Amino acid sequence: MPYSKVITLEQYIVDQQSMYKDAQGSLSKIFRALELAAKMVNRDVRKAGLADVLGSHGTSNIQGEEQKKLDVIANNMFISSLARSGEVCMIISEENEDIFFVDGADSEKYIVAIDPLDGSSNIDVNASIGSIFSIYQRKKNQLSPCLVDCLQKGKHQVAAGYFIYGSSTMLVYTTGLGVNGFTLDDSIQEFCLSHPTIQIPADGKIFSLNEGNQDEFSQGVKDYIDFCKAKDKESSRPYSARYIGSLIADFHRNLLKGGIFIYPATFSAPNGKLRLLYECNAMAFLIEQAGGLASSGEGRILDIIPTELHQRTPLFIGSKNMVEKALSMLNTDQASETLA
Ligand code: P6P
Repeated sequence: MPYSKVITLEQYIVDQQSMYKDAQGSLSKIFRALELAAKMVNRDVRKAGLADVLGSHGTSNIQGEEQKKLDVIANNMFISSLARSGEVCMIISEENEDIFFVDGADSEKYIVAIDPLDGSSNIDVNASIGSIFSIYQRKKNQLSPCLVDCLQKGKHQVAAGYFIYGSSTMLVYTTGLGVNGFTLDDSIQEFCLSHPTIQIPADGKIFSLNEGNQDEFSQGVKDYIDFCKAKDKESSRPYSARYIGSLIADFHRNLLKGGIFIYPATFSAPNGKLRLLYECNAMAFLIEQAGGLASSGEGRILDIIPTELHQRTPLFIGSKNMVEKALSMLNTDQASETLA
């Protein structure tokens, strides 16, 4: 691409800003903060094998999950960068049990929910990982920043996206005007527009879920897996099974190629594993903006009313026709269970 055609993230945001009549540049300051933190995380991820950033931090997060050194480093980078933006009053993080209230920012109107480094079990084995963010505005009627501001439905997000540290480092985000992808050009350290107006194919040939949990799946999920594996030339089945164990990497591949990602409820985890506020809501906003669907199996992800910061939800997300097919088999399953 000739450099005269290069559109940097900064230029793109300024161009978009001109479309909002009351834009004061607040969102662009938050994006600059996210971009800075991601560049620093990217620097550490790229040298992980050489610097002392691999392995366990020796602590656990609120989820009871072992924290890797890079989990903690990434969390500190995103929180400090967002706090310095001057636009954010509260930060919710997978790595923090409670809300992070930004000192002296009670009058700021933005809230950011982050998973600073998703897929961290893949860090030490050089598989793609990423950072997820979700941005809300405070509710007008709250006197000072509080939990109620953070428990908003996903459909009220003003922006959401992820950074993926893979064969290249990318930012994929939406503000409700479609989904765009930017690739980091290391030579100029700028995220440059590389995937404009991303749309997920309505059909795909990839299904992504951890079949190791098969015995714990509902009958409907098992039936859908069998459907994906059945030989049917006309509908390009069997589909290919692709599962990296890193939500962002699995999501990103399916977003570009078409496919379905499923992390369902299991008997031991009836709400599934993935977190609503800083994983599923962001992915759901992106996928709907790209023409796909995101469901808990019982309803639209973006309509879920959160009750806790770290609550989980089952997730069926991806190509519209594939998600609809999976849900139709779940509903059959639920119908059969209610009949039983
Ligand atoms: P499992 C990573 O820990 C993560 O939160 C997601 O990135 C990923 O999709 C999922 O968990 C993998 O979970 O149970 O299949 O290892």
